Formats: sequence, C-alpha cells, structure tokens
Amino acid sequence: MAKALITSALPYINGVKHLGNFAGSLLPADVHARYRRQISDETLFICATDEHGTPAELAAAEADIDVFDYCSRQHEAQKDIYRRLHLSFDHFGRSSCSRNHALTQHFFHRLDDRGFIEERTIQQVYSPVDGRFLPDRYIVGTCPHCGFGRARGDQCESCTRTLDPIDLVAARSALSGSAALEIRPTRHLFLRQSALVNELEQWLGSRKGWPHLVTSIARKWLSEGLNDRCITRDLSWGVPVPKPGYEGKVFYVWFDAPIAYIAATQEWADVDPERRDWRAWWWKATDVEYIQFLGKDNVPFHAVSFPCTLIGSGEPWKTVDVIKGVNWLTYEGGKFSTSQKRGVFLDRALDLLPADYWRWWLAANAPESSDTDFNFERFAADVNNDLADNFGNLVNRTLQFLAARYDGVIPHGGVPGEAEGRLIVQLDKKLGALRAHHGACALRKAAHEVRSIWSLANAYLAAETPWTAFNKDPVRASVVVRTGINLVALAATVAAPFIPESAGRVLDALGASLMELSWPSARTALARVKAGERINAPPPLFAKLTPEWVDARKRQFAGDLAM
Ligand code: B3M
Ligand code: ZN
Repeated sequence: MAKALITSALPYINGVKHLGNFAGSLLPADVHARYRRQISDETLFICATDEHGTPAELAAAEADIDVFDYCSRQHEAQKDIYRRLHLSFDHFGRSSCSRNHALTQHFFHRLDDRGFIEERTIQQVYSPVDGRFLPDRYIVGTCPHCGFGRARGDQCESCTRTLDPIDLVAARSALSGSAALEIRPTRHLFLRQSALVNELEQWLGSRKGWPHLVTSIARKWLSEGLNDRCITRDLSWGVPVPKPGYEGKVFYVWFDAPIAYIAATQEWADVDPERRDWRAWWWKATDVEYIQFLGKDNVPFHAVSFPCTLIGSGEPWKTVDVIKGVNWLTYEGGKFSTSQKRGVFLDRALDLLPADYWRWWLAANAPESSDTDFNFERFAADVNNDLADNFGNLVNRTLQFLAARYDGVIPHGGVPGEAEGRLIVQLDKKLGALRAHHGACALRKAAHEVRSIWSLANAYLAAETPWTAFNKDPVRASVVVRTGINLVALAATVAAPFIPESAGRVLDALGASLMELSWPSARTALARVKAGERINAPPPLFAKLTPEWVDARKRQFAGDLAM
C-alpha cells in the first residue's frame, strides 16, 4: 500500500476565494486525494489558511478588529465554504497556530546555526505619524503610468504595472494617510539561497514527472542565479524573529507559510497522538510520495524557496516529489481579482448551484496545458451535456426503467453474452487509461475518461434496448438491465472523486456506500449489484441550465465585469 501526502496551496486568509483559486489548487488536490483513497493508498490531505502578512493586518485594521480575531472569523468562514464544496481535508489548519510558530523558529535557528542567515541593512519607508516602517503595500498614491489614485507601493491595480513606493505621486501611508514619509535604514535577515545553489540543483535534478510548466519556471529561477532572500519584515502580525535586536519584527509570510504544511500535519496528529504520527509523513519519510498542488505564481516558492529551507536545515525533512502547478483560470476573458471583486466567488457560486456542478466543470476544463476561460455559456453547455444528458440520463433512465418494469427489483435470469464481453474489454481499456491519468495528476484527461465511460454505458443501453427486449426477449432484457444497473454503479464510482455528492447519492441508492469502494476491474465491477436487490431510484440528479439562467447570471455578474 502506497502512502500519499497531498497538500494544496494555502489560501490567503483575507476574503472568500474565487473559482480560480479553487480550480488552481484546492479542487485538483481534492480529486487526487479522493482517487488515492479509492485505490486504498494511505492518504493524508493537508491544507490551512495562510494568515500572516500585510493583507490580513490591513484588512483587520480597516474592519477595526484585532488581527487574530479577524483571522479566526475568516478561517471559520473559509472552512465552512470548503466543507460545502466537499473538500476532503484530513486537516484544515492555520498558519498562525503555535505549532507553526515553533517550527518556523526552529528552521530559522537551524539555518542560522549552519551559516545560511545573514544580516543586512536596507533602506525602507518610515512613517513617523504611524510610528512604523511601511511595507510597500501600506503606501498608496497616484500611479505614474495611468493616474489611478489608489495605486499601492508594490503594484497599480488599475494598470497592473509593478511599482516601487518611490514611483508613486503624492505617496502617503495607507494606515494614517500621512504624507510625511521618510526613508530610513532598517536591519533585516537574509536566507543565503546563493550558498545552497548546488544542493538545490542536485535536488531538482532528482525530481521526476513534473509538468513542463513547473520545471521551466524552476529552471528559469536557477539559471538567473539564486538571489538571497529577505525573510523578515517590519510588521507585528506574524512569527516573531527570535534574535536579539529583532524585537518587533516577524518572518516574511512566504517563509512561514509552506512550513505550515508540516505544522498542520502536527496539529492533525495532536488530535489523536496514539494513532497518528506526523513524523511518518515528514521525517525520514522515504516511503511517502508527496505531491503539492498549486497555481503557477506559487511555483518559485515551492520549487526553490521552501526546498532551500528544508535542505538548508540539514535535517531529514520530506521534500516534495511532484509539484502539480497549473495555469490560470480566467473569467469572461479577463483576470479573476480578489481585490477588485471580479469574478465568481465561492460563496456566491454555492448560492447558485451545488458544489458538484462547479467541481465537474472546473476539473473537466482544468487550466493544465494553458489558461482556461470561464464563461457562463460554456459552463452551462458542459454541465448540460456531461452531467444532465450523459451521467444524469444514464442513472435516471436505467433506474426508472427498473422501477417501472421490475418494481425496482433487479431481475434474475440469463447469462452475459457477446455484447457484454465487448463491453468489458472496452471498459477495462478505459479504466486503465483513467488510472494512468489520475496517476499523472492529469485532471482534465481523467475527467474526459470518466465522461467517455458514461458515454459508453449509454451507448451500450442504446444498442441493447432493454425496453424493446422486455416484451420480445425477457431473459435477454434481464441481462441487459442487470448490466445497466452495474454500469450505473461503475459510472458513479469513477465519478466519485469529481462529483462526490451526486456519486454518493447514486451509490447509496444502489446499496454500495462510498466507503466500500475499491477500484474496479470491469468484470468484477459489472457483478457488484446482484439480482434480487431492490433499488429506489433517486430523484433526478441535475437540473439543466437554461439560456434564461445564463442570461440572468451574466446580468447578475455584469457589475463585477465593469469594475
Ligand atoms: N497563500 C498564495 C496563494 O494562495 C499563498 C499560497 C501559500 S502556499 C504555502 O496564491
Ligand atoms: Zn496604473
């Protein structure tokens, strides 16, 4: 039995995430975790909220509440949304937890002891009125390129150009509004990544099976020369820097956030220390396969920075085996934007439709080889074709026919014939392909294989016409109906990682609970549900999305588009 450690990029704490965040890391990680459990691999799926850094501090200040309380509320809100999206985390933790504080400081001490930390003095903007140094994002002013009045010191949200705080016209503090800003020297700690280049090169060379996108980003960073990285900030919200002279400073959020993968695993184990051991997943864990799921902007931090932390510690930490990085999901031809509230956010998505609709579309259109554009027409067309007409129709017509003609009891009699033999051969081929796609974390291809299994099941029923055979050749009809019911069970089984709620309803109706699933070979799969069993047809699984629905959604979200 293989062991799979699966992590999704940690969603930032501030605000509800959008469909792009969901499609880029949370959903693919969940589908993979569900698949791994289905094939009985020992699976641990870990995630957490990424709570430190400027955005959380700023948002809490705006809402006029304590930053920890702010994060607690946001964490609960996000957790609830992920539950409703059927994300099957083994643990959903917080990067602000005490375990992460301790672990982050531990890594710092190790790196410092081994000579990988260096003090440097840098020039930074100081605001006497606020009594503090201001990170780039805390400085606002007019964009020199487009004239946008609320550009931030790191980037103009209007024209998206990256900025330096000194570029801003009429720069002022985002906290107090004070324009009396000074440049002052401040001391910071740097992680000497340049001293780890060789070890990192070697490590990267030993990784196999990464998507081209990920390898090329990692290689680009290495070939441009690894810069030493400033790992401290002049903030109060974060993990304190345990070094004299650094009182009032914390670690940079990107230093502590990946460490939270480990800390969250410790928290998972803390719940049941008798039976759970975090070390089995992270410490000398050579029997574990570790897969990280994330969007392409996060690749450098996972392919370079975090490995530098782990390798630089000189301790036997588990490093990632496969980084599954994906491209962007775009929204109606443009970017999703949290700050500009552009796009469909997860709470509103769930108000519109159950999780499975979104899960299916986003998996079947995963932005793997290129960016993918979400728009409501495509969404409705795919949902109607795949879920309602293909899977939904297979389930409904089979179970309704059973209810109408056999009183819901699976008929005895007859033996499988040539058509069933052919079916098994075709199914085994498709199941093999499906397993290979899942194994390669190729979400889109796996979803397409699932769809083709649904289509094959529908094609079998269309060709073998139990509804006509029922009168002409009842024995043959019994064989086809039995096969049909088992095809429904198989269709739901392969669908389960993608649309767990709908698949679960079907399997429940068939008396085959999700927990009992093992990965089927076609011959055993088609003999799972036996003659004589009574089955209650579930109500229709999916509603079709009408052109009126699409129009209404476009109008509903038009305001966001205009922003
Ligand atoms: N919170 C960024 C993001 O969600 C960041 C990921 C952290 S993973 C350790 O895009
Ligand atoms: Zn601008």
